[in-house]
Amino acid sequence: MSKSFLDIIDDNNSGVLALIDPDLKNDDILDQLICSINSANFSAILVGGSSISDNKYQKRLKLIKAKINKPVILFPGSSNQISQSADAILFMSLLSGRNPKYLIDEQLKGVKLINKYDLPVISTGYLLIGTKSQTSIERISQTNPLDPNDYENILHHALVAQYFGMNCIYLENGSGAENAVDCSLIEYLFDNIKIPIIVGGGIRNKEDIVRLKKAGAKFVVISTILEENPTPEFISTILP
Ligand code: 1GP
Repeated sequence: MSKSFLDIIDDNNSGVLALIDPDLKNDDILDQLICSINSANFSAILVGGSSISDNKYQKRLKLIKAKINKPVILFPGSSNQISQSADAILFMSLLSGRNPKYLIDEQLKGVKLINKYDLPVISTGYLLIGTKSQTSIERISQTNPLDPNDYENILHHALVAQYFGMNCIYLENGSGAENAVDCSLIEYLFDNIKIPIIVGGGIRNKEDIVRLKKAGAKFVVISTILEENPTPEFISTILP
């Protein structure tokens, strides 16, 4: 059997994905961030955001794709973020929510271009996990997150992804969340599902990354801490 895209990017790398939000707010740090990311051992780069405040998304993505020396994977906030300037796309359905826009409608709008560009697809069950305060993804998607203490319900959502034949689940605490997803939840899911786990949101330091990977996450996603500290010195200290 040929290796999946996720297996390929996992080879000999940290298992950490750097997420770049190609939004106006990051224009001042974008060049530095790209250089710092290039000098570290990330497995791949995710690019995307839940809201882009101007019309320069494609321009920034092209720049990122041209300068980044790792695979670039789209992490689209909507079908408008589909582009040729990438090596693959996380084709996500927000399975934790009940909003048709993010369950199926945006996907339907996107398939024509994905097909035209022949973009490799990583089919992803996206599960938003509840945190103490409301996160922007919750507000924008207009969906309720899953109760973080109801492990069985989260498992059932993960199994829906698995039984649909999806390549992975993505557990999302929301960008800038005050804490990362609990390691005990990752351990529980790891023991009970057969597809890889990606985890992101609120991961603030190397210890978080190491604990989440040890608990069974195949990939850990970081974004806010990179935006806050885009220097190569900092970034080289955060990867395991
Ligand atoms: C991507 O939401 C994460 O899934 C990024 O979260 O910005 O908190 O690192 P942070």
